[in-house]
Amino acid sequence: MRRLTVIIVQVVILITAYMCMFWQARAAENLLVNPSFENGLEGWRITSWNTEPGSSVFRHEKGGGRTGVSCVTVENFRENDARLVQTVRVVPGKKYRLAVWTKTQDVGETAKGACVSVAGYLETSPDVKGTNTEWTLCEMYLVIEKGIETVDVTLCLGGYSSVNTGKAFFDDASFTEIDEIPAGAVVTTVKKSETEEKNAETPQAGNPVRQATVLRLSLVGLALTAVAYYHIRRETTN
Ligand SMILES: [Ca+2]
Repeated sequence: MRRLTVIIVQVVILITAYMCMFWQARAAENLLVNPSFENGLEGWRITSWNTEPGSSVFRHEKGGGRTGVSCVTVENFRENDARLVQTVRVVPGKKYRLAVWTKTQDVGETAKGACVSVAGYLETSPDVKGTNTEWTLCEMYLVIEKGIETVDVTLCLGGYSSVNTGKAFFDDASFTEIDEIPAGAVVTTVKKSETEEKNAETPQAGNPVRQATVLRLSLVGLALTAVAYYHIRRETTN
């Protein structure tokens, strides 16, 4: 009986340790695809306010990356709001940090420079202008309200009603779930508009990430229970 108690305690400790490790890893996980641009522009879309040919050029640069080999550059030859965009799945009620490292070259000082933001929202991280040869961190925070399942995060040169010229380098973008937002940080609350709320007729589908997590934890719990049951049976039959 004493040995049985030891086995049960060991199983409980194993399950608890696994769950703690899983949730810690999940919290620190970068949710972006190809955040260091080592695979070209895979996972990213490009968009710009002025679509006239030659207004902006997006380049995958092999060499000169902050980490790895590559980075990406956005160059506005005419005043423009040019962006790299990636759609990311989010969980309502959670908080996130959006960040990227940037360098700039001849970016105009009077309009929005290089920064990060969420498509459709005016707030941006503090921006970088002029010529900066050192990699500089741009970051902001998001609060996700009910009914929001995805957000379009953007790496920008220029902003809404604030078009700019010059060149921005981007590398090491990140989008991570966090517990607390630091005091004084730029925060965007992502929510449905009143029109979207009224038009929402069907319930939102469950978040696939959360469903996969629950399934994975259930399978681990089931496996550990089976191991415990096997040991208990062996103990009681001996
Ligand atoms: Ca890189």
